[in-house]
Amino acid sequence: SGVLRLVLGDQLSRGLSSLSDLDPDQDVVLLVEVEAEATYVRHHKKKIAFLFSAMRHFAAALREEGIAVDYVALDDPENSGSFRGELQRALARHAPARIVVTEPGEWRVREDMLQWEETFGLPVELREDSRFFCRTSDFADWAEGRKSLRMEYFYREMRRRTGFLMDAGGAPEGGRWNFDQDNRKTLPDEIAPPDVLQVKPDAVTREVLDLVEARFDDHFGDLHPFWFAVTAEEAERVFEDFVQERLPQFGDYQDALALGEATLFHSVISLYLNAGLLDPQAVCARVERAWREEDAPLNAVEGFIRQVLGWREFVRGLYWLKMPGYRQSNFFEGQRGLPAFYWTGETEMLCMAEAIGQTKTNAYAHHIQRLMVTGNFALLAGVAPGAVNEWYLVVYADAYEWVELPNVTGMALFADGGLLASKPYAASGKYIDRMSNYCKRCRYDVKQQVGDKACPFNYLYWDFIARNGERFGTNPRMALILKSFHRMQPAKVEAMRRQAEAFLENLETVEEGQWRGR
Ligand code: FAD
Ligand code: DLZ
Ligand code: SF4
Repeated sequence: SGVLRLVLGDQLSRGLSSLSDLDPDQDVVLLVEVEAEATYVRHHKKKIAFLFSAMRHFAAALREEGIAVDYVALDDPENSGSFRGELQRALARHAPARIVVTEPGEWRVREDMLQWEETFGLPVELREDSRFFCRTSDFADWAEGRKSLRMEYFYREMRRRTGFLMDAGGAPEGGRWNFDQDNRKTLPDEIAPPDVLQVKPDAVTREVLDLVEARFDDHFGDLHPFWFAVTAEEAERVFEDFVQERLPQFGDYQDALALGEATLFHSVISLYLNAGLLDPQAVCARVERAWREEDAPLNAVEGFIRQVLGWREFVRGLYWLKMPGYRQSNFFEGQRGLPAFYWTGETEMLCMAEAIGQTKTNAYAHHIQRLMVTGNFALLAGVAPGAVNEWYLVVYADAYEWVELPNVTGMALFADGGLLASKPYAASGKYIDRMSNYCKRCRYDVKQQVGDKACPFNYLYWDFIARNGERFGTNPRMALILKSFHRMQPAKVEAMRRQAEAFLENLETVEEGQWRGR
């Protein structure tokens, strides 16, 4: 008659709200590996392996504390394949008085959970996820009555509320909230970013790798080499290595792109934060300490804290505020299928081949690749938001809908019409050329706007501006661009538009849904 406490695969934190009042003499913690979660979109192999191994390690750590853990492995012959089915079976095994669970990160799962009480005929307590700085209700209060929601103002509020990088007088350290203008350097040839610390798979992980190979071989992405951390201790080591080796230059090269460099000076910890192996509070505190101890400059430390305390919390707040309608947003009315090369990396556009190829290998790409390369291309090409979201949810080890959807629909595609971003992040090849060393090695010429050698980002960009000019309305940030568009020679515009049309017509695309279910 104890409590059955269900812990989901992205809730692997000892301090989780659903475990806070656990009674080791009576309660059972339930973790389940289920086919439905691995295939509602057919996730990258590395993501599934990471989560299953991390779940198994988390279960083992709880058991070591003397907690009763019921763990259902994917290859358990009785495994029903879904949360519902596994709860039903667990209720029969344990006959608990009630179920306690921390609220999930996806609307789809929450909707299901809200019906469990009725389905199972016993109390189901859904607890707030306390692993975030900002409660969803606090975000809703902050958003209430504002005409537009800007991350910058939310972030300042969060800085004040948490005290991160604030001086004794209540002003931001360094006298400014924002050091973004220092954070736009390109990577000089002579600087080689240090590698991310790699963790060697142990016996538990090796067993999971075999399982994933056997069961999800048809999923996107390379399973090997597998180097992710799978426990909180390992993730902390990986994070500490970032703080020491890469944080000092994190700011400078935050927006850079470089050939063969998949991780640059980024932390590569989003998958650990999102699954619960790292705690955002501890991560921000450690980074702030690096600045106070003069191990890292303010532009790096503020830039990092802005991502975790600002963007990460902001997109989550927006997700829960705007769902379920948010998923339907399609401001530019994109209808196209996703280009087939998103699944293969086979394209002559070098920037795209790099981003997609690295994604396939690592289940990771850094922010500027996601936003300004693959995201920008999808925006310019008018790909349907549903198809783009599906891809991002499948391919990244850190992807859960609460964080993936606002970043894709709001940030990359501007499909929400400007709820999240103040202007579309649309850019021609010029931007990619400025921030990278790709273009001089590319088959295309970034300086040309029409013709066989012209960089597709160029004519697609101007075609996008031509098609959507009036949709920008009075957006002051788009006015300048429209002005230079109207100054272009009509014949040139016409040629670019014709080439864009031909390019898009020839694009082999894949229908949405192919990577959903089995
Ligand atoms: P760093 O550059 O080292 O940043 C530190 C941390 O800040 C990250 O670990 C992450 O937790 C947080 N962060 C930074 N930017 C964002 C952001 N825009 N939104 C939320 N958190 C942020 N992030 C995900 O965690 N899951 C996703 O599915 C995801 N999809 C994205 C899709 C698109 C189109 C775009 C433009 C961004 C997406 N992001 C997503 C945000 C960001 O790109 C990743 O968090 C980041 O690249 C992860 O790498 P990192 O840990 O090395 O980050
Ligand atoms: C992503 C994922 C996968 C691949 N597998 C499981 C699983 O087998 N069991 C589980 O509890 N969770 C899994 N997850 C994470 C869930 O999809 C995630 O908890 C929900 O999407 C809510 O964020
Ligand atoms: Fe990408 Fe165009 Fe540069 Fe090639 S020339 S790498 S397609 S931006």
